[in-house]
Amino acid sequence: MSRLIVVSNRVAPIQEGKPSAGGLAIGVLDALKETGGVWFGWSGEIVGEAGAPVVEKGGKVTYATVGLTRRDYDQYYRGFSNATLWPTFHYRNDLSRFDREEYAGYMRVNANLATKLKTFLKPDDIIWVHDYHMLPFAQELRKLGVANPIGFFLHIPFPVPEMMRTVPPHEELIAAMCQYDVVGFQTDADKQSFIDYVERTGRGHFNDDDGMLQAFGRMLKVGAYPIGIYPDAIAKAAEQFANRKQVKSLRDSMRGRKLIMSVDRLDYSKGLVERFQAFERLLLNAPGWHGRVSLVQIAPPTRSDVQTYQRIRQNLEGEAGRINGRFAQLDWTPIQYLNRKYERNLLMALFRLSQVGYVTPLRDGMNLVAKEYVASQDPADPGALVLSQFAGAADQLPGALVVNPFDLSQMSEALERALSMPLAERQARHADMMVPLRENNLSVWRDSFLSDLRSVATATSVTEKTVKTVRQGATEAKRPAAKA
Ligand code: ADQ
Repeated sequence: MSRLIVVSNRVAPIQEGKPSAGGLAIGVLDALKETGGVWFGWSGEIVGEAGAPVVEKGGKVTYATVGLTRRDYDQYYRGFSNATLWPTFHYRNDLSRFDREEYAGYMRVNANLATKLKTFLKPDDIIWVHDYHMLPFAQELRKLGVANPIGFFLHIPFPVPEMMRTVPPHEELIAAMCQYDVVGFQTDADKQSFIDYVERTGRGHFNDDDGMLQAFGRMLKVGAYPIGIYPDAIAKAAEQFANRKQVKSLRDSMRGRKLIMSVDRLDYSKGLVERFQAFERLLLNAPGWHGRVSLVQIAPPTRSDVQTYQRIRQNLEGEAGRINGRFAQLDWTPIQYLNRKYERNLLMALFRLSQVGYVTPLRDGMNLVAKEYVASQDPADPGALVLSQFAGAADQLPGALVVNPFDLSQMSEALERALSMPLAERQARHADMMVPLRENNLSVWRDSFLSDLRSVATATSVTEKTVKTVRQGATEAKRPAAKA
């Protein structure tokens, strides 16, 4: 079988017993560990001068990493990726800025990384590129003559065309994305937004029957591949870690109180302020819960050198302090806000200990925490999940109490309902959610994406000529472009 080359902004080997990295790293590493292959990307180091990739072997996985110069980091990572694309793709274009030089840096780093990867490539390698940092990566590889199958998976949401058009080089970016052979999204809605952009601007046509998009002179597969977890492994870990010191001490400190758990990277897309305020509303409207419930929010800072992330941190600390000041009693702190990472298995045990999982992002590609929360529960006495309708996971977790995170009253009512939910209802909802979690686990995500990449690549190379001819016809019959 052909070798798998995974490319992502950050290569982050996860060591047993260490705090875990983000969702992308977990998904990618679990996938690579099974098939074996190469993981290529940024080492996380800032270097004086970018050199050749450093290659290390860890079991079946080879890690090939490169450093970024300060300028590359500022323009490509801190700039265009995280101050333009991330906010806009999460529908926060009010927080987004555009700087031409940062965009040029983004394109330059993609080109440099492509040149470095090329030295590793063998003709029958399959290349799987991840996330918004690398939208133009295939285009750069194609410029270097790389004809291997290249797939792309977007871990975050893809915005509706009107929002996409607020990113000034939107058309260049979409044209670059069409250089992949497969473009995958977390949900049908994200997939549809991408297709809508291409069709409404008259740049191509999507065929629903075979999932193929003909655009910018290319034929590519466009699909939804919701990322999953390994629910049974998580359930086992949660059980095994139940007697860890930290879990026991949290259990003791609860002294019979109910526990609402939230775990996120500290990010404005996760809706943390709204979440705290909805909890405050519960305490305000239902004083019977005073002293009987606590919210534990674990949120380690990320991207702390991006300005908006500094502001959200201050804002959140202010809100937690204000709410605690308003309601706390000598022996009860309503919100415990912990600013650090924890070992993944320990988190799963904390989820199992709690009565409510409170996962309310304003926008999220999938949200693995929601899935992990459900998988960690004891089926005999499971907690209930309060979940935002704007997380991709909402499509897949039918037993959750789905809320609009902009509606604080609805969220506080859902919290109350979750806290008071009878055992039989909790069991039934948990069982309902475990079915899709098992059916669409992480291997299904990986295998369905890679199988589409393999088959589309074969088909495309055979029909390349035909596509070009068809494309000429399509251009002639092109629909008028939508008004921007
Ligand atoms: P993230 O935005 O990082 O991922 P998420 O899917 O929730 O969001 O993944 C976070 C992962 O990190 C989870 O596995 C969680 O257990 C872990 N984690 C979070 N906080 C932690 C902490 N304090 N300590 C240790 N571990 C912690 C992006 C997209 C998501 C998409 C994933 C995967 O934004 O929408 O689901 O990629 O595709």
